This record gives sequence, C-alpha cells and structure tokens, in this order.
Amino acid sequence: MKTIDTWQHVFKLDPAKSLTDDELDFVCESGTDAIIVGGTDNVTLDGVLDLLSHIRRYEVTVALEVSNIEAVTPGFDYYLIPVVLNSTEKKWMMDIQHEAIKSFGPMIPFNDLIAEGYCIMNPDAKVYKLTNCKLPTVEDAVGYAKMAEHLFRLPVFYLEYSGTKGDTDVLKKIASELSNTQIIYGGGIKTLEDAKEMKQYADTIVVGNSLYTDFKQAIKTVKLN
Ligand code: 1GP
Repeated sequence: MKTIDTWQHVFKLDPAKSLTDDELDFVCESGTDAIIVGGTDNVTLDGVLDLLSHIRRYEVTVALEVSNIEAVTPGFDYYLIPVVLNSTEKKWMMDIQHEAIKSFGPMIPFNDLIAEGYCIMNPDAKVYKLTNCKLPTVEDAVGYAKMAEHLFRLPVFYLEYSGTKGDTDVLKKIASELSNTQIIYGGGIKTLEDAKEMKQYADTIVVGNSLYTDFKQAIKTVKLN
C-alpha cells in the first residue's frame, strides 16, 4: 500500500459510471499511486462493491471517498472524509460527519480515516450545487487553505474544480502558503500536459471524468510518475 502522503497521481472512479472490464484492468495496472472510489450522485453500495471487488485483484492502493454513508463497506485502504470549507451550510462541514460517527462509531476504523478540507471552485459542478457552496475569491481560497493547515491541522486540502481545469495562479498561491497539509488538485485534467501543469503546484493530482470521455488520453496522465 502506498501511503497518502506519497501520492502524486490518482485516478478517481465513479461507482455510478462504467468502464469496461479491460479498461478497469488498465487503470489498476497503470502505475497510478492510488485509486479513489467516489462520486456525487447515485453512489450505491452495489456500485462501490462492484468496483472494489475488481480493484482488489490488483495491488494498487484504493480509497473510498465517502459521500453516502449507506455505500460504505470494509476493505478499503483509506476512507477519505470531505469537509466542505466553502459550503454555506454547516451540514457539509460537520453535521453529516457527526451523524455518521454517532451511528457507526464502534465500527469506524479511525486510523484509516483521512479528513479532506475541500474548497470547491467550479459553480457548475454538481458537488458545488449539492453542498450549496459560495464561490471563493483567490484570497478566500488561500484563507481556507491556511485554515486547513494552521487552524484545523487537516492532513489534506483538496482544491476541487471538478469538470473544468482550474487556475494555476490560485494553486501556486496556495502552494506557497502550505508546508504540512497535502494539496490535492482535481478538475478537468484530460492530457499529460494538463497533469504536468497542475502538478507543478499540487502534491497530488486527480484524474476523474476524462477516464469516461477519452480513456486513452486519460491513462497517459500517469506518465507523470
Ligand atoms: C473530481 O477532482 C476530481 O472530484 C476530478 O475532477 O472529474 O474533472 O477530472 P475531474
């Protein structure tokens, strides 16, 4: 297993979308540092189990990004817990996590949990709308990143542009402020060039949607490693 702090390149697979078995094999053997299983809509236990049972035939590290408590199952190396810093509703920062811990506390493998401070920058993204976010300015985003590291001491700050490529200036400013919290960047990476561009400032880059739109190009992003 590769520990999260060593991840440079990650693929994110959505349990509500499908790849062929051959494509999934390719993803698992691609040389990526880890696979995150996660999505915004229609994440079901069946969908999660389908992906997990396929991925577990390989050695690659696998994490579940928890978006729906009913779709959580044992068997992952990590459980990533998003905390949406720019949501206008406390629910997405604290209340759903609180409910989950109250209901499932004794079953939760706390050592495998990683809290991710999310800052969602694309107003058109489903996750932005679902969590009722407010669009951060550059200063706001840098402020959230500093809170993640210096106030909450979160292990991960996730700059999320899901569906569109983000602003490298924002990422650069954030990178210049953080030294302990790991910066994960995701959004709109389609090619190896995109991956290299965002990786200049992020510790870890995530490639999601392009696996479902242009698989061949998406797989090439791993050459970053
Ligand atoms: C989504 O950050 C990831 O949560 C990746 O974004 O789907 O746009 O690649 P894309």
